[in-house]
Amino acid sequence: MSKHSLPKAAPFDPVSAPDFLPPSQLRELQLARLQDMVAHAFHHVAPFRSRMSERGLEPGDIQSLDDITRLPFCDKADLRDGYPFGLFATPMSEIVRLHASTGTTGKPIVVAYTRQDVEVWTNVMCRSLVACGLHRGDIVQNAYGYGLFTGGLGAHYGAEALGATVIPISGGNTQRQIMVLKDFKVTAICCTPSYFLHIIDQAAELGVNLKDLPLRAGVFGAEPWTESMRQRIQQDSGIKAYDIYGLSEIVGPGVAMECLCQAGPHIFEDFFYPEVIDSATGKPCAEGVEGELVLTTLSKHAMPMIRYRTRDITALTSEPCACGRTLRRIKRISRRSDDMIIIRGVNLYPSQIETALLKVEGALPHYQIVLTREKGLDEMEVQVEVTQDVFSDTVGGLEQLQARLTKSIETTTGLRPRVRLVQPRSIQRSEGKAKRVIDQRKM
Ligand code: DLL
Repeated sequence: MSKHSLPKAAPFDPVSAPDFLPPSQLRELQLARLQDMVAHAFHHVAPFRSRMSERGLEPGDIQSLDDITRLPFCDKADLRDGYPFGLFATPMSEIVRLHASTGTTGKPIVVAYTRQDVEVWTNVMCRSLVACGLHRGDIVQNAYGYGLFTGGLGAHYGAEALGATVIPISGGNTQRQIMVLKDFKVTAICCTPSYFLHIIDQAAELGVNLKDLPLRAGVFGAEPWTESMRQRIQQDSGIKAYDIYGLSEIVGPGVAMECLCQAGPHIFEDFFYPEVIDSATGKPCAEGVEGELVLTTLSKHAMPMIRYRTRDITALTSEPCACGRTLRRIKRISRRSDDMIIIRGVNLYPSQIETALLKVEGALPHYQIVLTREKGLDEMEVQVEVTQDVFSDTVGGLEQLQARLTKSIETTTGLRPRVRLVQPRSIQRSEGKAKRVIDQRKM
């Protein structure tokens, strides 16, 4: 049996039953949970209550799912203003866990879980792993960071609940990661896609061919990555790469997860109610139209989030999926509205550069965008690693590649960058989320 063929009889899995609910039943469940959640937040979170009252709203006004649009939005600024515990809806004696997300500036945001919230999180993480074909008997190397970041413990609890064997290795020490992958006969790995690329490179250097190992699946998320990156990872490692989405404010990883069809993450809608809105007007987008994802927790007790503006850009689809799940799917999130760089008035997202680079043979998926300002004008340099063979090529060969990359970026973005080819492994690697942009214009 190849490592990608499905087990003959999939084990009976009651945990994933809500993934297959008829839509009408799912909507009923969502409405009942939404009503409870709004009442809970109204009675226990002062800033939410005052915003509802300003609009003349009371919890009883939520009579249908469409009424959600009458409720106020919230965003990261509310969490910052409430730092550290201002948005908690239960006394500390009921809170069993705190996590925090560092963000790039200022204070972190703090999130809280009751015992029941941890159970819900474990449930959605377990369903996430089932969705991509993992089961009891799998050996899961969990290379997401353990600590205040939600990745490590989120994946850990989910994998244990599944009955898989978890290796809580956390991020970093890549040589040891590769030794463990090989010696412990690991079948699935959880980490950021950029960190897995680093593992692929290091394994090659150590003479370990990942394709020869039992490793068959990667549960990759926590940062934007493109379809071309998925293809690269799959080609170079022989595994299947699945996209997992989540954010600390809502629960952590496990808000949405891809199934074996790899056709965009399914949202665990029984616990998280999704909307996609036009960022500028706040009005709902039609199905399939890209906009900002807004999420409402339908069961979070310690810290309910009602209409949380994620800044993540995606589109929602209710088109049936071949896996039979009735949960709606989101288009993979390749950008955030606040990741947008403006260069000479042109709007650009790092993922557009990634797509353009990976179209060109000889370029490696390791890159960094450096922005500077010279004589008042914005300059963009894209540093991209190339294979050792290419790097040792003739000057002419290098210049040709540089020209192809410049053209590809120009065609995709409308901007002509300076492309600098750099040696393999010269761009700093991250054990967690990759840093793609260095903006020196503000300094
Ligand atoms: O990154 C939770 C997580 C851990 C998700 C492990 C998946 C796997 P935060 O640190 O709060 O939480 O960052 C959340 O990361 O709003 C997105 O912008 C981005 N993000 C998360 N997953 C994906 C993904 C965790 N699959 C922020 N694709 C989110 C694109 C993602 N972006």
